[in-house]
Amino acid sequence: MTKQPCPGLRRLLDEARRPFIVHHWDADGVASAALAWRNWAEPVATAVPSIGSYTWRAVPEPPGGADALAVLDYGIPGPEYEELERHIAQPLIVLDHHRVPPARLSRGAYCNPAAARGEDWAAASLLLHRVLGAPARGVDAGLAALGVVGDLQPFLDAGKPHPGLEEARRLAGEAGHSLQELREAAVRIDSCYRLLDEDCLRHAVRVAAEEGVEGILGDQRLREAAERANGLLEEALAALQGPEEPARGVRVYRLDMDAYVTSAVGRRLAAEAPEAVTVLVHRFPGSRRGFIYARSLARSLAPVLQRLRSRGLRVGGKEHVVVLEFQGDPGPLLEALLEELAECRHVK
Ligand SMILES: [Mn+2]
Repeated sequence: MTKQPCPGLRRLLDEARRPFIVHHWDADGVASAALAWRNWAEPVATAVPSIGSYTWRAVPEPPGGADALAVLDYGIPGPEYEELERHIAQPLIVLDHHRVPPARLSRGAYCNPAAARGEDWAAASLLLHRVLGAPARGVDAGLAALGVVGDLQPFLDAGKPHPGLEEARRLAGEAGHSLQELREAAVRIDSCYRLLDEDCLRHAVRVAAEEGVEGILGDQRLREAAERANGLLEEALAALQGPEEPARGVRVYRLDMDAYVTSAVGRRLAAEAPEAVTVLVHRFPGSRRGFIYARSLARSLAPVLQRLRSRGLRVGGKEHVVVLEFQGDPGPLLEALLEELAECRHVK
């Protein structure tokens, strides 16, 4: 068997029997929370960080009775977790596959082979499946594959090969699902966050933990959420402005809309131009805040992410995605992003 990616984790996992599980709001986060529930411990509650925000302050406080705080698939940089650890009484257990500066926790455990050793893990669900030694068949295999398909959906849709998708195909087969079925399940789960509906996400985790992908696909509430979210996405695509092309191979779109459709729209646009860098400037007119989302299927944006971070900017992302949060005028941040894209344009 392959080696355990985070050997230091075992003792803390064994000690916590009533964890509070906080997970990223996307399909990989939900699949990860469900795997933890099934193969580690029944949580005292599950929750997501404030949707769209990437900071330790967005992580909800553990409720009474929780004997650990577990944060899954939430790609904030290590130092943010060091800050979070100082603000809670329970041990903090972090499991992530985003390429960020690693954390050094004093009481808790930080499991992120991408941060620690530059390893590629296609999804947190895959990492968790391995770390927990979950069964390589049935519901657990299906959930491990679900997170991968959620995170790699743009590759799947563009017909671009990816080693993660091959692994997902194998696991999905063990669970009796096709990748297209998993894609549909991921889309339904992702509709919860697009509607900014946290109860919908709690519901999705419970259904996934109890009945896996099969349960997600058969669930009425998630089906309805997907229909409503689909309407929002169509609305967003119709309201979209652009593209402007401020540099060769960089396409900038703008959207003003009060719904969390940033990544859905960004992914759709990126799939249409797989060789380009797609940038979406999404403003929420009702708050004054918004996100600049950049995605490229052809290019690694990791160096861009690193350089923006070293400028002290609030930025998240992974290998092919960069997300900047703004308040008020997005102009200066967009400028900074375009500068770093130009600076790193020869990196494949
Ligand atoms: Mn993920």
